[in-house]
Amino acid sequence: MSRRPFFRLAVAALPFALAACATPVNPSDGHAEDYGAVTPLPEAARPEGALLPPVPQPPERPVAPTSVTDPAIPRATRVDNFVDYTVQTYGADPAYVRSVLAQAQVQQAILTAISRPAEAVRPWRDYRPIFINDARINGGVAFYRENRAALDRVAAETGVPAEYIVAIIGVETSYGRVTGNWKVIDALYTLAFDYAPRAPFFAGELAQLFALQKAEPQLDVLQLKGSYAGAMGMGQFMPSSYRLWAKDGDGDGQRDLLTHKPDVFASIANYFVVHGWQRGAPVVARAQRAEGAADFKPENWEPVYPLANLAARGYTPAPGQPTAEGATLLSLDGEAGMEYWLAYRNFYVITRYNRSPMYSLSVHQLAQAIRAGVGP
Ligand SMILES: [Ca+2]
Repeated sequence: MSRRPFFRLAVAALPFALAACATPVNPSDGHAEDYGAVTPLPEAARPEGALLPPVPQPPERPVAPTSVTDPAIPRATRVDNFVDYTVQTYGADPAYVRSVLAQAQVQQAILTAISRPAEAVRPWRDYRPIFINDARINGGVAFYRENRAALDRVAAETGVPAEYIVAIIGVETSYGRVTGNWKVIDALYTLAFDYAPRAPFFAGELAQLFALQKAEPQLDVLQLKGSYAGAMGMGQFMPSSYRLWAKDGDGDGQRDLLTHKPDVFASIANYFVVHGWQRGAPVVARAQRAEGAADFKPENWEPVYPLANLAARGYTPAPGQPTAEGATLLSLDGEAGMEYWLAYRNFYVITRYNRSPMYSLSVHQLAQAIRAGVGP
């Protein structure tokens, strides 16, 4: 769940080639019978107001102030300012924060890792096999069977199907096998004070680690292990996500994402719920592209386009595919050529876990394969 900068698709200039023929469909009419028709729509008939509202989201997670993150301020002063910030914002004990920070170590390997140039974005045909393969699917089927009672209980309570919880764990940590061996305190300390480009985020997360420790006093912040970005447990929760959205799934009064699987399952499901998951609603539909339709590359994954709007652009659900009002369009370079997908609200929710649409589609397809393997 690290916040990698995700590639933003350029907003394609919308050509008007299709606008010349047939009767315009006003997307705000919402006539279901129009959805299947590939009826071009002049730009003028697509006012911004005709789009659907974005999915309501929780407030942005707090980031640390400039007094903590400005590289022009001496490091020791920034650390002092961090202590003040954490005490004032979260009521942490200053002596405790100081003593923990005094034991944290800057890890050069983390700075090297995070400074590596971003890889070129792989096309979908190369990305998909990383997660959609026999080993990962069979691992998910086995994991589901081993944990079926707890998973099914969380699914019934939250409406997040168990196979999606399992798929997240499969993609994030290979079903809990690779959860990270860095000390979280070292990772966040290093990135908060020695990596200026993302210091506001990581110093914010470091402060929230202390807030989390206050809420969950059983956690030993000096011993917590995670990824080099400070993400913890089977679901790779950052401290802010842990603090704000983790759940106690086994009712022992503690939220333990490091060793208690029922807590992990309940927390992943709750992360989906607070970001807008809708019980029983579809995730994606394979789309058909009409002959001559123009490319359409929305700049984000918010499902704000009425299906009539997408139909007017030449994109409709393939026969037998699920429909829901409000989608966006994914265009992916697949193994057998271009693939078009209508991405609905629940797809958007998965992108809140990781902003790559290929991540989200992988989670969806892995989930479907796991469900097929386990049976209903
Ligand atoms: Ca618990």
